[in-house]
Amino acid sequence: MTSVLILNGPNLNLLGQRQPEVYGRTTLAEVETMCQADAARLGIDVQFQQSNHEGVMIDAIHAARGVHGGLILNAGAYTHTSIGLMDAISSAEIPTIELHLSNVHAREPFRHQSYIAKVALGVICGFGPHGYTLALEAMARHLE
Ligand code: CA2
Repeated sequence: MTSVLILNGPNLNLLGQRQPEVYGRTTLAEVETMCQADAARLGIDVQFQQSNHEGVMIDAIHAARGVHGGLILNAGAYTHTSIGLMDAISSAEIPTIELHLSNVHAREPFRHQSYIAKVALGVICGFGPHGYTLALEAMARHLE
């Protein structure tokens, strides 16, 4: 069965607990429950992870090679800074969708830059937690 890694970056463990006006009231645990339901509907396996550490995220991407068919990555603030994550995706040669809860293009200029987008299949942003469902549907279709 096709397996997809959903990897979440720094501070996303706080989802639903702080700044609800920006990121909403849904917790990351609730997002995972939603993703597992989506995965069952789409007939794929999903592994859901979160880390606040860039190196841990790089290790997770390396480990995904040959195990997961695709990567859905909300790299949080590392999106805008991390050449290391970009290189990890390139070296793992894993189809990747960049995902954000917020519409990063409607926010501060520093959020308009993405190192992940340069090596991603595509980018989904601005749809809140529903973006995870959209990304899973797009990845399942891509891997068909
Ligand atoms: O919109 C997104 O999904 C972001 O990846 C979220 C990142 C931000 O740095 C990116 O530019 C866009 C920030 C995640 C912080 O998450 C929090 C959640 C609740 C409370 C505080 C932070």
